[in-house]
Amino acid sequence: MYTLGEFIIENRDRFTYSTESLLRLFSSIKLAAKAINKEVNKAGLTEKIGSTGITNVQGENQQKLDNFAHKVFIESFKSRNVVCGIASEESKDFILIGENENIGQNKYIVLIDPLDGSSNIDVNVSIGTIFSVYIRKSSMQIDLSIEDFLQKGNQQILSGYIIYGSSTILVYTTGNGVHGFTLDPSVGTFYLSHPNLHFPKIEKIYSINEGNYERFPKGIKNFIKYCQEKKESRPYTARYIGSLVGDFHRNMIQGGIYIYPQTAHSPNGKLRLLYECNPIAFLTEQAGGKASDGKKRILDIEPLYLHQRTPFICGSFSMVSKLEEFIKIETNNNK
Ligand code: AHM
Ligand code: MG
Repeated sequence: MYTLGEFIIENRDRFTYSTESLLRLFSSIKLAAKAINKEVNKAGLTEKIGSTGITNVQGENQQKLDNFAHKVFIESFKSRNVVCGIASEESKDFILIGENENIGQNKYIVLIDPLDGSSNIDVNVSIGTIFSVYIRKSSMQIDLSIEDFLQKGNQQILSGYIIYGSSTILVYTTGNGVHGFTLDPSVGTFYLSHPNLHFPKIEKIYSINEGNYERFPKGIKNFIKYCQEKKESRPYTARYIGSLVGDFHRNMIQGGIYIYPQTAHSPNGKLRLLYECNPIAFLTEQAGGKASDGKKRILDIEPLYLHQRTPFICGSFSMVSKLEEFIKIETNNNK
């Protein structure tokens, strides 16, 4: 059974950039993931559950574990000396790593949601980390600028997530398929458990917070009714955890669609383009699926600011295409 490190070395010819950098990036990610996993597993016994009392840049209540995970990732990336800057869902501005001493050395930029699915932290339901890596655009001789972080998703060189669930799994892509590794907690090692993950042909599950139904656009409402219709392979099964990584991971394995649309209250939806949608969209496409904002490809959206939100639809190619058709019909009807 391959460890994550062995798998990277075995497949080194498929990664365009240096294998050593990739190993270092993963060394940081694994280190932080293990530390967070440990805290998540004993959260009820420590002081780590509940809110910090602080409202984050998203205007949302920051949980203690959100804050802990953010700090762990920053420290971990600092210690491996491979990244020059990080933007995190938990921080208003991007963070320089190493500042001047690293100028001319490190070219990797990380965008991260350190702990996604905050509403599930205190209730023992799966939560996750989502990460995304780019190459800096600016010259290595000058300080980083915001443009280094505002890159289209199609420029990602690595993305992935870690689920802290019934087991802890790390899933990633570098543009050569999607591979999953399960943590064996007894030895602290990630082993290859899910090689070449791919959306199955079967259309089975739809995942959406139907509590918001009345606020959805007509095209989304019509699609929900279509999912529930008794016809062909329908009705589909509804499954919604409220943790993007958990919902996405299940749908990728069993066949399904995840939808977080715009609503009457949130015209841009809820999810963040850079920390959540782009990394999951890269994985989706690599697994043979489709990721869209309802009209266009997520990976082609030009980011304008760090904490930008977008409606998000991802999953089995045919299901996402079908939903896009429903949205198009409504757009044309409203012209
Ligand atoms: P978070 O980053 O504050 O945790 O929010 C993101 C999460 C996603 O994981 C999940 O799919 C969605 O928010 C659930 O939102 P809602 O509770 O509105 O359905
Ligand atoms: Mg999040």
